[in-house]
Amino acid sequence: MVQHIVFPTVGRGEGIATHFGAHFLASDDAAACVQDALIHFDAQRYRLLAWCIMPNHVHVVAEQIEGWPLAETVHSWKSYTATQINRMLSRTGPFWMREYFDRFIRDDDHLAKTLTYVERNPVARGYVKNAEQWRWSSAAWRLA
Ligand code: NI
Repeated sequence: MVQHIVFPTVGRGEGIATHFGAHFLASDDAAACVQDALIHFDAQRYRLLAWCIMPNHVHVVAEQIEGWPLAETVHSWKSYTATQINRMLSRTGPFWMREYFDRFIRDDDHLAKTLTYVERNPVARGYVKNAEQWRWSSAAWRLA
């Protein structure tokens, strides 16, 4: 079972309609904290297929490993990184939007499109020309 998960920062109210929140993850230290957390239990609790950390939201494509429900994994990513990054940024209060968004991957074609979509987020927003140039995604990681 593979899912595409998106979790946004707080800042503009709850719900997808209000879109995403504050650009806390524009800080390299904050983005690195999230990336380290995603990688930490890779191959133990889930298999990471792709990720991309944007300034105000995170995309993850992951396959669940039996016994480790992805909903719990997302909760632990959010809770750990919120504490760490709040400390880094000297702020308090909610960091991530309470809800997150997830979509099941139907088949290989859907998976291939989703991987490309996730890694091209920074290109689509005009931050970089090529996906590999974004430090905070699986595209850069593959070249490392
Ligand atoms: Ni996005």
